[in-house]
Formats: sequence, C-alpha cells, structure tokens
Amino acid sequence: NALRIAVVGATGLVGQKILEILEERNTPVRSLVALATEGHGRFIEFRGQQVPVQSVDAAHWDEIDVAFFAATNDVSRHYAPLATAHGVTVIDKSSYFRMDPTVPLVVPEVNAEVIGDARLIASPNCSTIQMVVALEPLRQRYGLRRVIVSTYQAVSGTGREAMETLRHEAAQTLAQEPVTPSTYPTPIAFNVLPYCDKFGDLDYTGEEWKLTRETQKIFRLELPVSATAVRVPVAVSHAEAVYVELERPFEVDEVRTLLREAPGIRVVDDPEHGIVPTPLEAAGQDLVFVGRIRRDPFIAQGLHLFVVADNLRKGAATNAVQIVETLEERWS
Ligand code: 2RA
Repeated sequence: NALRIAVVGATGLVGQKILEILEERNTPVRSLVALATEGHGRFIEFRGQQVPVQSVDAAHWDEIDVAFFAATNDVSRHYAPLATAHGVTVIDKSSYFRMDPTVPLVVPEVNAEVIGDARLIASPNCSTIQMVVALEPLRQRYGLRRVIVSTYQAVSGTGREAMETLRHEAAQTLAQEPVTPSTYPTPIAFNVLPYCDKFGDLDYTGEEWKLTRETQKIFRLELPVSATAVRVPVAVSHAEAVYVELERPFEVDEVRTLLREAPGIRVVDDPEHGIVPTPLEAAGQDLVFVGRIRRDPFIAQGLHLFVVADNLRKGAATNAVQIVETLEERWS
C-alpha cells in the first residue's frame, strides 16, 4: 500500500533531505507532490523524475495520504490543520505544534507508542532528538535526575544562506580581507556565537527552552534540563556536551555496553586513540554518535557524554521518515 506523499517546503534544506531519504530507504511512494509557498513553477528531482513544485495553496489534500511539513511555523500553522481536515497524516518539523498537548512529539526510538491514531505528529528540534536518543537507554536503566547540556550547533540549522555565509566569511578571513558578517551579528567563521535563536524567559533562548520543554514532554518527566545553545563554524551536524545525573548507581563500562546495544546509537569511545564522535564523521549518517563517556569526578551519579548527529538527517528528515515508517507498520 504505497503512499501518496506531499513534501511542503520541498525546495528547502530539510525538504530536499526528506526526498533524498525517501529515495535511500525505498519508502513505498505511489505519488509525490512537491509544495512550497514560493518557488512554484520550479522542478525538483525524485527517483529520476522531474517533479514540478506547486503552490501549497493549490494542494489537493484529499489526494494525499502523508504530508511532511518542512517549512516555517506560519506555513504549518496555516496549512497543517487544513491537510488533517482532509484526512492527511501530517509529520510536522516546525516547532509550532510541538508543545500542543493534543499533538504527539515523537522520536521513534524513544516514544513511538504516543503516536496513537493522531493525524498531526510533531518531530522535535534537532538538538532535542539526538539528546533523547542518547539518554533514553539511561532513563530506562538508571532513571534521570537532571541534565545540563551545552550544544555546538552547525550553521545548517539556520539554513542554506548561513552555510554560504560560513564559506564566504572563512574565505575572507583566510584571504585576510575584512569579514562582513551577514547571517549572524558577528562573524561565525573562526568564531563561536554563545546563543542560537531569540532570547526568552530567564535570558535563555528559544533553542535552549526547546531542549528543556521538548525533552520533558518526550520523557513525560518534570526533568530539570539546563541548556546553553551555541553556534559554531561547522556546516552540518550538531554536537552536545551532555551532563546527566542518574537516579541509580552505574559502572561506566556497563553504560558503554548499554549504549552500544541501544537503537539508533553508535558508541565511538576510545579517546586515547582519537576515536571520538565528530560532526564530520556524523554528517550524512542517520545514527546518533556517542563518546567521551565518563563519570563525573565529584558527583556520585554524574555522567558525561558527547553526542553528535547530522542535524538535517536524524535531526529532522530521517526522524520524520522514521515516523512514517512506524505508521506504515501499523497501517499494513
Ligand atoms: C537551529 N535547531 O539549529 C535550530 C533550527 N533548525 O538553528
């Protein structure tokens, strides 16, 4: 029972990645509609075919089974309810519905059971996804008491233009030319920006509150998660230094084995031989890479991890396609 699929935001970074992953994973696609709010009239390629990009306003929702929304919050706010009203199952990458109590917020390796018969399903923020995949096995075995996380986020999280900014700022720097910052208030090449997104409560940014609130919703725990989200001059893959205080005692070797056997994780942890998770290694992969696994020197049940994943794939597109694969198993 192949699916009639729509991708809203088909020309964007994540939309393009969704198409790539649908091809790679041979998801049974009966038809594909590419939708956008602008750029209609263009063509995208899917499985060797040229597919016209149509205006999302002109969508025939009653001829679509599943719609991936990979566009802005506004597009999701406006069109996702329209699509679900026509019986479409929507997988929404935007943050608009994530904290809506009626909308499941899903990472298949962690909480696929909450999907139920929902028509509108939200995919979490990229930095949340990779962290909860790494923490879930620890939650199950040891219980979680609190999390402190610092992220090192790639510029592709901001978008295609930010990747171009990194390239031209780096070139200007290497050519010893003056660097004219554009995407960010300061140059990002050879620099770090100690915040991502806009500031909110208690001087934390939206990106940091997403890590806190989305993790609490996914784990269904009032878990204290204190985040610092940092932008770094990396094109693809977010990295995170995660400190987690566990409820029960652990042995580091036991933790390493547990993570090795957990779904969606690759343990890369032999630092003395340079075997550590890095953004370059994670880019293009669908796994969450975990290393630097070590006990805190001072806090009895404190544990540190370094968690890296491709923010466009597992952080967005792959997670959304995996949600559809979970649904397909139920529908078949
Ligand atoms: C970022 N996670 O990295 C956000 C949105 N993709 O900017």
